[in-house]
Amino acid sequence: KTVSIVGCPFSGGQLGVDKGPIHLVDAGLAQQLTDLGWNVLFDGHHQFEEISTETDPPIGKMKNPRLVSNVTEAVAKVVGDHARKGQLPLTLGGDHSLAMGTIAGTLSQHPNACVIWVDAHADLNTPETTDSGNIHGMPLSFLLSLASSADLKYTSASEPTPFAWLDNVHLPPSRLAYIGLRDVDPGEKALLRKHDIAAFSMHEVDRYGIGQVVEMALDRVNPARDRPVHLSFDVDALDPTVAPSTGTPVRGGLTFREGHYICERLFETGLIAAFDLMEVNPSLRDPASVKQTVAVGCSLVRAALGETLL
Ligand code: DIR
Ligand code: MN
Ligand code: MN
Ligand code: MN
Repeated sequence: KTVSIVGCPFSGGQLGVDKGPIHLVDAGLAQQLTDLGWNVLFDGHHQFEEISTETDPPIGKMKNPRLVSNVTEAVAKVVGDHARKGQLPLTLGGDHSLAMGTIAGTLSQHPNACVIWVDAHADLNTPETTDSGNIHGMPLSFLLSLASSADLKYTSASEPTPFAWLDNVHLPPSRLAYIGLRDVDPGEKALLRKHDIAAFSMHEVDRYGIGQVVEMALDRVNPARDRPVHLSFDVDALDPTVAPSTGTPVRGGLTFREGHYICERLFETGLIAAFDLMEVNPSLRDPASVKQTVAVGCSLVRAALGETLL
């Protein structure tokens, strides 16, 4: 069993979150996974082309569209290549726009995969519904084909429309389940309802407990437990007291154990095909908070890769 670490120090979809993967690797994550019995591949962090904001002005409300499109397209290729070789792609972000790339990469190799998205936010805004214009709030609208490059109403003779590469990638809404939601925009709530997406907010976690919620999520997107699972974990799903160093913390989140339980249980199913750990942002907080958040990030990854309590 081989895990390929894809370090993505990228913040085009949300400012300032680019040092996360560097801290996670510097904390010894690769060795920790080796100690769990994995063959670990890591050949340095992904190098991104630079596109300055002057040459990448907003399209509509979308900020840095060319940069995010190019970077996520490259990440899709890298993740897809690892998956093709039978390796488990472990992507460290960086902002959650990167999931456009990671999930596209997973689908290229596992067209029947489902996605468990653990987050305080739904990241389902379209270029029309977004308030912030930050693309980390939009990856799923493109992946579910609720938005496409045509919505950018952009024409250039010399370059393709950003995100045109994503237009033929499609995750059916019936194969997405959320856990941990508690800060969902009105436009996103309407889309969740319209497409009947499996969404387990903190209310459901309180009501049923995390054990039940994970099974209910799997029952919706993976009833026969035969589909590969792409687990995309935004560290802001955890309560800010547990993971303070993240760009958009929201109180009332998952406890340390609830977050780890999701990872442990999905590992137990043997179905994890790819894992993303996103939005660790060391630039925002005091050193103790950064250290705590990085340590929690590493332990979530270990839990998803087989670390057990006994
Ligand atoms: C908000 C916040 N829904 C947006 N999203 C965040 O900007 O679209 N996602 N923080 O992680
Ligand atoms: Mn997110
Ligand atoms: Mn989030
Ligand atoms: Mn985010």
